Amino acid sequence: MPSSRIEFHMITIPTVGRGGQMSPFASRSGNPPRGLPTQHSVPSMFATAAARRSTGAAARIWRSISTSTHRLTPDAGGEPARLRGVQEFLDFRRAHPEQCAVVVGALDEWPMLGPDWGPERLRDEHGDVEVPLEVSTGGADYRDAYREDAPRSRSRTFQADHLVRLGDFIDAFVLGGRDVPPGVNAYLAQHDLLARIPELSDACSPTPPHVGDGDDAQRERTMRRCWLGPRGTQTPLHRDPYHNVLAQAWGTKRVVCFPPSDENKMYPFTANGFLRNTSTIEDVDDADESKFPLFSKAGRVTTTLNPGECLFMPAGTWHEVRATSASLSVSYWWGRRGTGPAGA
Ligand SMILES: O=C(O)CCC(=O)C(=O)O
Repeated sequence: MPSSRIEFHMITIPTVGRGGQMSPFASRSGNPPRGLPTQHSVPSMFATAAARRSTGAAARIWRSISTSTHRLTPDAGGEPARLRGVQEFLDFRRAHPEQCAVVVGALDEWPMLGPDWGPERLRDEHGDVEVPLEVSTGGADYRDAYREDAPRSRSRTFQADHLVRLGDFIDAFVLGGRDVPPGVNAYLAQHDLLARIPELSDACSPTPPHVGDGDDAQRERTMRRCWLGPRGTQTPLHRDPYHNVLAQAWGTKRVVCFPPSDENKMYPFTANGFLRNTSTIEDVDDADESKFPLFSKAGRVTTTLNPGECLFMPAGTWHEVRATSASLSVSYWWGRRGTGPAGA
């Protein structure tokens, strides 16, 4: 076997949140933890250390995947407003309490966007940090781990908290420098990576001034979570209880949003408590009109978030996120519905 190839064999992953407890990586935000303990066998791409290598080829691959995107949407709806500056943002919030907006210019000082930073540096300098991945096959997402209404499928598996070296994950998935079996994806999702790697936190500073609605104390209390993965990672249609600035550092993501007041058109899971904030609609681009008749009447906006841009989403916004290239984003969550400027 060539040394650049990853050994691929099936292993049984130890349960996450051992002893039936919630995973330590379960969200404290009110999101469902992205994945329940499962005993399924999932593929391990990380079984050998032999392939841990730094290569110029990997850097070239990164440059090509981080700039290439693919078309995703047949029915994009409108586009969110584009805003610059905190005052413009606060005025917009007061006037349109339910609407999303793209904020530009807020990350201009981030070293992370400059030439000194990239996945290779993260791999080379912090590759030994152990991180919990979501590993999926067949397009599965965290709903597959929770829902009780669907038969388990061998081709569609989801495993949360698959612990690996950050460097191996970056090599295999983010840089794409190793062969990964078709249909397998991995996502470092909703993880407080900035708290674990202070140098990364410095590189993602300062916090965008819009976070916390311009209030310093709110900004101090903000929760930060990182999302690092290859093209094709996705977060299904769901809502969060907090206001959110999703800051895009590397790569691009398509985000489709619906306002909080369209809750009755989102068809969330009802039986399963963990999934009450998550829609049963599999694909926002291809929702079955006979099963979800109100969905097409919801006020959709779609944007592709580019490096250096932030997407503001008021608490309760329904959103689906797909990475259209390898990507690193940071979410900032604060407040609750009705706690923004003028009660927005
Ligand atoms: O980037 C993603 O995959 C999901 C982001 C998200 O859902 C959030 O920030 O609330």
